[in-house]
Amino acid sequence: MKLFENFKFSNFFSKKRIDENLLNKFEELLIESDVGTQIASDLKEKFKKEKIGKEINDEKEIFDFLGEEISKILTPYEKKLNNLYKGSPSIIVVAGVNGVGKTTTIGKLGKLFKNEGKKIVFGAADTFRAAAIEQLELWSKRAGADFVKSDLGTDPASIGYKTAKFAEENKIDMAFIDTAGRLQNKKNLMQEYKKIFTVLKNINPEYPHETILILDATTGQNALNQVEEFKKISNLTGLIITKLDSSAKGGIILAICKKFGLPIIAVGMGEKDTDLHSFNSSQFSKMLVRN
Ligand SMILES: Nc1nc2c(ncn2[C@@H]2O[C@H](COP(=O)(O)OP(=O)(O)O)[C@@H](O)[C@H]2O)c(=O)[nH]1
Ligand SMILES: [Mg+2]
Repeated sequence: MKLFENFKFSNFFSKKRIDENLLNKFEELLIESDVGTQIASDLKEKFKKEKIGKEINDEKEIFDFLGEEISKILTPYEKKLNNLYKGSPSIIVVAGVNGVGKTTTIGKLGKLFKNEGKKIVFGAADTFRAAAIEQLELWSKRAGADFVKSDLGTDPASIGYKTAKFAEENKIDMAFIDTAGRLQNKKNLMQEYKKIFTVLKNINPEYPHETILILDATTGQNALNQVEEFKKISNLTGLIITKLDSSAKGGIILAICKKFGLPIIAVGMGEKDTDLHSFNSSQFSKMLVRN
């Protein structure tokens, strides 16, 4: 993941001074990297104000400047992973469209909290594909988590119910409920999700404590539409952005924070259970602009 792929600002320096030409290139690259036009223009203006006409020694200065500014934008949206635990049981619904990494992220989260000594259960409320249930079951074994499932095609809300009840009755600390994100069938999806929330709230109005939306960084601007859709269904409490280890430019995170003001809980950097990291804006910004 890199904001600018193989780009050399030095090709644009005229006598090592920042000029309009370089500023425009800077803005163009930012837009290409999915940060959105508003942030691209803001960053360009900041850069202009502080650096125009000044000599710069090397392009590291540009990247350092950019890293610091991005970090400032993202800092208010940091949410620590530990905040997911709200006392026992903490009921957490994981939402998102197909293929973004919901099941994988639940596996990673389960492992992480298990390592901290928490008792975990996974609920397989993606009941539409046998493979989806098996995939979560495999992750539950790896993580040492309990597992709640039903037959294929069972009402997802009933799994939500069973999982929350299981958590209450077995002194579970954290329950993660996996869901099916078939956005192709929007109306059904909305009804399914709504029913899961209704059923959980009937058990306890505080359930679910968290509803995490998973976004795949490689989908770029489309991630914005996904947040829009899911916000209509539920009260999202945070985001996890996956696949930042890939060719994704990662700038989409800035666009999402700016537009929706939702906190980012963690980032997925690979397929293994150790590849989930707390979102640290300063570290993340450095990684994003590293050259
Ligand atoms: N490279 C990479 N792949 C990921 C990451 N998270 C998930 N995946 C992969 O994305 C694919 C879909 O993940 P899955 O958890 O099944 O998505 P779901 O449909 O939302 O449950 C799988 O092949 C995962 O291994 C990540 O952070 N990085
Ligand atoms: Mg899944």
